[in-house]
Amino acid sequence: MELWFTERETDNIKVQWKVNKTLYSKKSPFQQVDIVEFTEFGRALVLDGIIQTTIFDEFIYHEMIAHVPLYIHQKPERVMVVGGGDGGTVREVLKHPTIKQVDLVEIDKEVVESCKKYLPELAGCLADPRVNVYNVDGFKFVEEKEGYYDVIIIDSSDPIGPAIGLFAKPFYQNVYKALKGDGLFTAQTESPLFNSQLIRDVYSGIKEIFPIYYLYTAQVPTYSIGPWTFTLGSKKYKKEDARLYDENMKLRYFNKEIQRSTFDLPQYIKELL
Ligand code: SPM
Repeated sequence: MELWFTERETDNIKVQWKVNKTLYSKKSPFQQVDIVEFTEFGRALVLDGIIQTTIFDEFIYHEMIAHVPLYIHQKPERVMVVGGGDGGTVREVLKHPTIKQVDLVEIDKEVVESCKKYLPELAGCLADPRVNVYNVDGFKFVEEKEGYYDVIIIDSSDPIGPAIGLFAKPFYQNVYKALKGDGLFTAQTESPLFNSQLIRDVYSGIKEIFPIYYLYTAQVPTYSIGPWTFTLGSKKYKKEDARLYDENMKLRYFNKEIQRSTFDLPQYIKELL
């Protein structure tokens, strides 16, 4: 019998994926954690019925959330990743030779452990000695830090359940405090077509806290119909300060052309802001 997974996009749109195999399924204290296998998109992490990442196209999202801020910073050494328990973002951060420390703050230990076992292409990097994994609340962790990080990356799930506080102004105020004087951050900020109000709210909150702020997009087929957004706030460095992409990194999505055009936005998104 065929098993179909249905993800709700809006009240009126649902997307269906045929599941080849369920590799892991467990209710953690925070959410339902599943790892399944699809035909075209391969193994995938699913949290509370929402696909977080798939082997097929994870590189697009993880490269864009990590390398855009890391190349704008002039010498990123200490990085925090909030959420991102699958390890994909940390894997990208570690590609920068200046990195000395990466603190991964993922509230749900079950996510980290299941990804280590079933998504080693992403979570294998968590064994790197520069990485510290903290299974605690990202909001509280950030609140306790001051002037410590060069770059903070908020690789959260959607603004429901455990991630809700990570889309609110008080969190971005704490992010500002946790960054060094020339620090910057990026957050995943959802779909411009289906979450326009959230994007507007997040953008205006960040604008009140950080002197420099940008929104950028990438097409991540797994997530949604249309593009996906990321919002970046910076204390000092502007997009023009970005170091040029080093082609020896051999990324699969990010390259010199993508870097040059990262912040070009279609008119409807400009108007949204
Ligand atoms: N490291 C991957 C973490 C993923 N973070 C973003 C997840 C967003 C998933 N929601 C997509 C909703 C659209 N259907």
